[in-house]
Formats: sequence, C-alpha cells, structure tokens
Amino acid sequence: MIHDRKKLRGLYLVTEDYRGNNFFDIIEEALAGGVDILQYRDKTNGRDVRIEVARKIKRICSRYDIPFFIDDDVILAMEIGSDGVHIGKDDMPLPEARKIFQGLIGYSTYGDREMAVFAEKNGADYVAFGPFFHTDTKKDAGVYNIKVLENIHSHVSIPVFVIGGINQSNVRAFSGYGIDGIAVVSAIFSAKDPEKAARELKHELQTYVLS
Ligand code: TZP
Ligand code: MG
Repeated sequence: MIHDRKKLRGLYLVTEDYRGNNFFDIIEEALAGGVDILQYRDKTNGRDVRIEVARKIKRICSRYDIPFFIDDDVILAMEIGSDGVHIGKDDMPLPEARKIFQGLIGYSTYGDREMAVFAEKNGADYVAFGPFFHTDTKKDAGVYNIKVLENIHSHVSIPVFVIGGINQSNVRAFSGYGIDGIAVVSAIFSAKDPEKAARELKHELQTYVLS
C-alpha cells in the first residue's frame, strides 16, 4: 500500500461510473499516458459491482505503482485495502473516517479555505478545491472564485488539488498558485484518445502549473 503523501502530486484521474464497455481500457491507456493518481468514483452501481470494479482497478494501479483512491465509501476502501479514500461534506465525517481508516484521505473543500484548514487539522492528506469552471460531470456543483487559491500554502501545507471542468485549454489558469495537481474526469474519459489526452494534460500541468 502507498502511504506516501509525496506521491500526491500531478495528474489525478477520477473515473466515470462503471459502465462496462471500454472502461478498463480507458484507465489503462490513461495510466500509460502518465496519470499519477486514480480515484474510482461511481454514483450509480450497487455495492457488488463496485467492489469487483474496485478490485480490478486496484490491480491496474499497483502495476503502475500509483495511489488508488475510492470515492465516498470508507467501508469499501477498508474492505479492498485501497491506498486512500476521498470524502466530502455528504460522506462520513472526516474525524470519524480518520479514526477508522489507516490509508490516505482526500477531502473536498469546494471554494472554502476554512474547510481546508479544518481538513488538515483533522488528518486529511490532501484537499481538493473546485469547481472553478462549469462542469457537466457533477450537476449539483457550484462554480467558485479561483482567488481562494491565492497564498493557499500559507494556510495549509498538505497537497492542494483542483477539480471541475478542467481541460487542456484552461489548465494554465492555475499557474502561479502553487497547487500540487489537477483532477479530471471528462478531459480523459471523453477523449477520443485517452492516452494522448493524459500525456498532453500532464505536459501542460508540468510546464505551466507545477514548478
Ligand atoms: N467534484 C467536483 S467537480 C467534479 C467532481 C467529482 C467533476 C469533475 O469532472 P470533469 O469532467 O473533470 O469536470
Ligand atoms: Mg463524496
């Protein structure tokens, strides 16, 4: 298992709901294209399907030696022994999750810096801000002001990710804030060539945002 916060940097791929077809091929191609962290996020399938899918993704991630997170479900994360779990305001409260889960914990902070400070105090290993752009992937999400990222690392020292509507044409908007990575769904899952999409996004990220 990966318990190393230093691995929490770079291009973070969050999955679509599992829908058969080429789901695992897309993951495999994206990892080949340079994805650094992966999260299995699935809001529609039942537990039986999710546990099987999670086990399969976990094997793929360990071949690439990248951290594997489960979205929302701390108990599932414990059952399959994922490297991490990602939770937000509608999931198990962070202090409770921190008590029972030994792995890495990511926490959604929307557009709220105080939530990030709370997350760090309560044992989160990274925070994810956003969306800062419109997204069709999460229908109930707001759009926040990117200014919240100004001097963010004078408030929290854990890694800071951003998520929501990020693609190759807008990733440079995050340059200069000192963030640690970007998380995407559709920029890779809806791409004609997921490997190429991952490679190009990562190049933009490394060239203009992380440095
Ligand atoms: N949390 C905030 S926005 C979002 C999640 C899971 C969806 C991101 O998807 P996309 O397709 O990269 O906008
Ligand atoms: Mg959640």
